[in-house]
Amino acid sequence: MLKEFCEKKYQKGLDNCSHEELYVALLEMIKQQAKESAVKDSAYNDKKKVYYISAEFLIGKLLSNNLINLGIYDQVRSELEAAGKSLQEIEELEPEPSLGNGGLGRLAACFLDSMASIGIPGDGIGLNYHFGLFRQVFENHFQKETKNPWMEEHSWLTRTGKSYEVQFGGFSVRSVLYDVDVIGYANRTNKLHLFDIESINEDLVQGDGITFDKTKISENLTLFLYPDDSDEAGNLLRIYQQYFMVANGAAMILEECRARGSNFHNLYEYAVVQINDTHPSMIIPELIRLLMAEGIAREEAIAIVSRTCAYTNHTILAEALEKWPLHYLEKVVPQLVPIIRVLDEQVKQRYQDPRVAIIDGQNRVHMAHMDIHYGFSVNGVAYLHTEILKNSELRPFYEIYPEKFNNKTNGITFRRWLLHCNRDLAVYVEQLIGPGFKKDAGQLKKLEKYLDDAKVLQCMLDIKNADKLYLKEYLKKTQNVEIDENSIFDIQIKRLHEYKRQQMNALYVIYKYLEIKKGNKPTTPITVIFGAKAAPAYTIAKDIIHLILCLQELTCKDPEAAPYLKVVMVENYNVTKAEKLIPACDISEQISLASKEASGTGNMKFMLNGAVTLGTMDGANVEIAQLVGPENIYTFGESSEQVIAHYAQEDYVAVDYYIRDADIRRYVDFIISPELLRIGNASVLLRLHGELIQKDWFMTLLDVKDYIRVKERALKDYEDRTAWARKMLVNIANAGFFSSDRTIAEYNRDIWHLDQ
Ligand code: 26V
Repeated sequence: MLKEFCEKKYQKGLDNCSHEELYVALLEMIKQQAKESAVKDSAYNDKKKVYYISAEFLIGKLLSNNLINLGIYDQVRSELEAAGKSLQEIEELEPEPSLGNGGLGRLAACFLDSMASIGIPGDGIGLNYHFGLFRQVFENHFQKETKNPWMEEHSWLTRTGKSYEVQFGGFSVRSVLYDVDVIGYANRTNKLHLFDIESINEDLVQGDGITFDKTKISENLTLFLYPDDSDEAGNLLRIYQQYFMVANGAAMILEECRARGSNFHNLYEYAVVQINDTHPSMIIPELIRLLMAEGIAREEAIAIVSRTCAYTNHTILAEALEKWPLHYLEKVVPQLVPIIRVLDEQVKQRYQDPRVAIIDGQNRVHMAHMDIHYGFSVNGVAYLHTEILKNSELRPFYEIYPEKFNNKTNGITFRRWLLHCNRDLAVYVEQLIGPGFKKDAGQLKKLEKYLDDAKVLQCMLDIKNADKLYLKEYLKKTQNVEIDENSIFDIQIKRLHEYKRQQMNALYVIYKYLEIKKGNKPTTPITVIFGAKAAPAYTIAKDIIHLILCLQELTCKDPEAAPYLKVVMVENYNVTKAEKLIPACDISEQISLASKEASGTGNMKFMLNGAVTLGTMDGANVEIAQLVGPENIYTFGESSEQVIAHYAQEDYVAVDYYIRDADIRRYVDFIISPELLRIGNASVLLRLHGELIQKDWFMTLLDVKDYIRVKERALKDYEDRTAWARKMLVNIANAGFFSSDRTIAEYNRDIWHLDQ
């Protein structure tokens, strides 16, 4: 089929086409097929539709996934092979869209895939950031941020011709809408709507960095995701971005619902708006404003919107819960302020508890509070997370609205995170249990009948070894680092944040290094791999990256340690890199301070690919532990209850651990040892050393010894290859629960209620 397409387009055979030509042809062919198959096979009537609105959509490269979902991957691959061309090489030409930052954005992308794949009419609404999140480069053992351009002449974006005027305080901007097809797996095609501005000026950005004039809103609005907010201009810019997203989204939603027959009094029968964290929260007052402009009375408008909007909470970190000063909103969106004030007054009249107010005593608007009062559903993203929301963080709200609270444990799309990223494993699983698991992930459970089958266990190990070899070659090619494919691959890849405790893993590396120097060499060498970007203004996070890069240099240059211990920090960690790293992993590091990681989704991807989790009882790790049983996961550290009690009683004092425990002192002091000071920057390492002893807000020293103990046990268990292969198989067999198809079906069952 590609052959005919190319013959028609280029008047030549596949073998005479360049990779670029083939890439462009594939883009066009897929877009055409998506159009043709647009609403086929949907199990739902298209009256009501989900609008998933989010500041991030971390969609990753789309070529292979779209081929898989259209069911033509194997055919296209063999056509290309027959012409001496490699699909993998063509895929390398595709830039990864830089439209997200971490778990929140990747979850949104998995959800879009699952909605289309199980037939739910559901579109994404977001922004088309030109330089996205920054691109990370390492220079002198530090992270440097550069811009991350990804849009090209030929891409998945289709200009729709749709456009709206968005009014801000004192000026307006005109939007342009681009759509990306969301092609479901043997099912319907939905859309991701990405709004941009017509008057964007990429030249505002100086050189290859990420600095630009933050005040020129009509030129800079969609340049970057999460522009630096360390000053007032940066904060205002974020609000301009958020309002631009919701104003366009709300206008489009109303237009579409009217076209489907809504008279707006019944909007909730035509639309459900899922608010992904608080970045899109202004859609509530914006929809109310638009309905009032249509002549609907204020009280009714508020009631309609409250039946249309639902909120998902993705974090319990207080600093990540947005609270905008009212005077910022007055400047950026004066038209919303009277509505927000009314909403706040109603709340204050009904509930005297100041903890549930929308506008607080310091005139800050709590976006999440608005969502909870004026949305009909509030959900957390893993069992433990939702329990913590109900019992501690959002307790006063839960007492008012117990019926609104519900849990939706996150999931991942198995199309990308198994069929695409680990083809060898997917093919083998299909040989064992048939193709049913591709549509119904629960069928993976059938793998358990092979738990005592030596041949199957050996095949599992062989596939893992092959994946480790691919990763070795990839790292050699992309970063010129050499790793040992026979070592244990221990991987921690996620945003850099103190609560995720990459610093604790770094302390393990120090422990291991010192052991090796003492002569205690591990039976099997270990490769500790990190991948993480730190927010540009987050000093300690950047200091931790510095420490890891120094440890990388220390371990690879020390001839005594290098054969046994290597540290690798992968540059510019993104979806594409995750797809190479995850299949190759032996030990999945999920070591957040209990109670702080809402769910995690990397943990699920690793499990599905046969890695064994080393983790705290936090987020979805709790559910993983329950599914696989204690022999097939390594857990350690204090429980969420204990941690929450430490915060309440303010009784965790890091320096006490440092003083009392000579081992801890040795590991922490190594950060400022002559060995590391020779490599790194003294003031940075000193600052990190001081931080760990004097603050350690996320309690690294509380858990570090238990972490080392349990990690050592895991490494020892790895030596029994058959027993380890069994653990791998149990993990894969029980990963079905974490399919985002299951999550989305639950959203629909409990929140969206789209009719079949
Ligand atoms: C908040 C902020 C606050 C201002 C600075 C920029 C910024 C960027 C993102 C966020 C939201 C963070 C929320 C988030 O990413 N949560 C993650 O959501 C995942 C999907 O539910 C979940 O698996 C992770 O545990 C959770 O950390």
